[in-house]
Amino acid sequence: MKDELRSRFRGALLGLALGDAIGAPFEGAPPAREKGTRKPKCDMPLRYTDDTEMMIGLSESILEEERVVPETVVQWFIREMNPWRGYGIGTLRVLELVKEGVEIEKATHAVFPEGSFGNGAAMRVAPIGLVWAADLKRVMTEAEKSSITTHTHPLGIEGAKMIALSVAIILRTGSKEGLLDELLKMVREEVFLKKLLVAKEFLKSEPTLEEVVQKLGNDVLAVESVVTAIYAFLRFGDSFIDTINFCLDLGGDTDTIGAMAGALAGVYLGEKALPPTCLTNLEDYERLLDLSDALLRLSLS
Ligand code: AR6
Ligand code: MG
Repeated sequence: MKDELRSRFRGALLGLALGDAIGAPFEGAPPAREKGTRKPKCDMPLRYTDDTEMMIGLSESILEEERVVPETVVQWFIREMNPWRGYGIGTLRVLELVKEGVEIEKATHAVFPEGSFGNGAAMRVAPIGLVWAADLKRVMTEAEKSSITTHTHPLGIEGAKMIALSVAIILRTGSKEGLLDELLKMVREEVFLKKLLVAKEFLKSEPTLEEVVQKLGNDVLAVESVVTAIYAFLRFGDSFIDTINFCLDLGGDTDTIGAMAGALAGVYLGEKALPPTCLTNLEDYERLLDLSDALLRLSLS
């Protein structure tokens, strides 16, 4: 039992980092003409981007506080982040302002007055779904606290809740069945609900890449990427690499959609299903293993 849990925790963090690092070279590409066009390049060092860096920061802050303390999370981001990893401009600016002494709440509304609805809060949130999987309400409150460090728009927050809940539900059930119906019960924002219903229809048919991009999205906004990643997992999640290949073929924000779908496929399939050549070349592989194991110990304590 504990071995299986360890494998799923590791699968989630490593899957997120692999999806991010494998997706990064394809970021901004147009959708491929047909599925199966793009293949991961794993025979070279796989460097992760802001998605994984922020997930590491969130994880380490959770381990320090045994809960999400927004101030601790933000201070980690400010102290440890490498701006060259491809951060969203809004997120960079928020962190700069907080570093200059502006309150988090004020800083997050300074760039976009209603707060950011980018996918930056959703891309890093998987550890919360792992640690508090036994309590879905807690998953939502901790996900919200982690979001408001940079993303205060209701859609940015809801996207993060959806990915955290998905991780938790997959960890609890070990299954893909029922995930969409659970989300449909818990999600509040209309635009996400509509897209979840589209995803449900897509699972019964064979939509083209273009249709998926058009109806679910492939860009940096939470509403244009979170359901896309959930769909990628539900459709292709029996194989980690098929899931990532699909994210590459979609184009657009390939690293972040890859990170979210990779975390879901990773928690579903476990560590052993991740391609060994890719893992060998993944930046900070050992650190990610240690982090997953520490999160597991916290969740069992
Ligand atoms: N109004 C208008 N545009 C917005 C708003 C808003 N309220 N919120 C977001 N955008 P950001 P992230 C647009 O900067 O979510 C990186 O590559 C705006 O164009 O908060 O942390 C990551 O890896 C803004 O620049 O960043 C992710 O893939 C953009 O959404 C991705 O960027 C992203 O919001 C998102 O990172
Ligand atoms: Mg990125």
